[in-house]
Amino acid sequence: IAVERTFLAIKPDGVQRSLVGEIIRRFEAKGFTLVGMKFMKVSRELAEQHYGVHRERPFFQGLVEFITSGPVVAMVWEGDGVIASARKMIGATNPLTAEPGTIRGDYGVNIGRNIIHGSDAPETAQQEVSLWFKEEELASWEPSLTPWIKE
Ligand code: DAT
Ligand code: MG
Repeated sequence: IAVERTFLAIKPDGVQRSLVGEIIRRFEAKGFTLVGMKFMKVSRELAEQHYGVHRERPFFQGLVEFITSGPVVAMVWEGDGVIASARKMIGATNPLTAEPGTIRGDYGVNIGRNIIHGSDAPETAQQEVSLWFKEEELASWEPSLTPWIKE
């Protein structure tokens, strides 16, 4: 059975603010499985492809500038229901209205500096995982804790 996967990226503000460990800790502690991760500068081409759906929006240029402005942590996480669950853990797009307890709600105040990206649906998750990672960069593994995380 194919396990669900999602693409998450800690944005340049999350890296600059030393939130990398805290963010990874949350997904690890929840019980999801890390299957791919790289620390990287994002090219303009990759940024424009990743945010292609927003191409016509007024904030698009600023968004591309921001995401290419410093290194990010690109990750693939695996687990039952991980796509929707990670979105809940991330919180609403605007950190000012994101619920406390979510990553954006706990650490952000501005929509243009919202710390982390997460795929929003199965189709976009698949597209984003393959846009950011080659298959050989992903490592499937069976954590020994699995029987303690799900029955
Ligand atoms: P999300 O990241 O929650 O999926 P989105 O896909 O609607 O949000 O937008 C992508 C990113 O674009 C978002 O994380 C931050 C930026 N953005 C969205 N709406 C914005 C706005 N009104 N002003 C500035 N930046 C915005
Ligand atoms: Mg989105």
